[in-house]
Amino acid sequence: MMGIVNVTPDSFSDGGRFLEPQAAIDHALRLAEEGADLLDLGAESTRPGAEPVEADEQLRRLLPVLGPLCEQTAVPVSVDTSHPVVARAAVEAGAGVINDVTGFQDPALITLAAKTRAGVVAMHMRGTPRTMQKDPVYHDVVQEVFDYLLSARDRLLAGGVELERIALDPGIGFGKTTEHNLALIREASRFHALGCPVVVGHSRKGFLGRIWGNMDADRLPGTIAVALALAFGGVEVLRVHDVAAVRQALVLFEATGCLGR
Ligand code: HH2
Repeated sequence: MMGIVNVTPDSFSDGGRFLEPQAAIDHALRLAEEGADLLDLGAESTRPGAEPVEADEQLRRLLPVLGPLCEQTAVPVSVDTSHPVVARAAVEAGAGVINDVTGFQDPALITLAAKTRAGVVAMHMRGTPRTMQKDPVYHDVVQEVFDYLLSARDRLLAGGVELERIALDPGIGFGKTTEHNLALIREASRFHALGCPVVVGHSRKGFLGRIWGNMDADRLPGTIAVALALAFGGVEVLRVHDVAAVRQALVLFEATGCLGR
């Protein structure tokens, strides 16, 4: 499980809660105690409609958290950024993984990952956060996302990032309707043909509220239901806000013996 730590004023679910460095560090340490295998630190909201955040501002938010956090936990930290300058400083401060929602389109980010030997998560997104939810259309969403991730993987390999260091993510909610998200969740195991671990970040996202018919309802039950479906499909990494609750659900689901039947 990848635990989410958003050091932002405006993330869609927890914006403003962990903007103070000590609040972010405490939250990250709590997620580590709850069983997170990776702590994903982000300083730029990529919710639908969000504007980009300059590298300087991302670093101003991230650096006071990263160094102290890496000193206080053995759990590896990833940095959720598309900006090579931010990624470089984060890796120098102790991050071991670069999580890029733009799928490593920027060759400078690939060079950096190759040079630093950081792990990478390459995610699929259609468009940019500002525009991505304006009527996304696919002919075959699973195949198109597969082809995109295949080309991201091949660009990373060609740039010197070994296969063992690459994970791929279909990008739930990034330029997708509810139906697109459900198709990707249902068929997540198809991405295993790419030869890399699959990461999925569905936690608390809007489609859960839309399916339930109440955007204001607690999205944890829906997050758990989808986490179990993804585990059943063999997805290796779940990016979640609620580590303790999802972990309990996964442990109990596994105990039933239904997993992998
Ligand atoms: N989703 C978000 C951000 N980063 N990274 C990966 N690999 N996969 C995802 O699905 C993903 C991601 C958006 O969620 P969140 O960080 O909770 O919100 P915000 O972007 O508003 O900070």
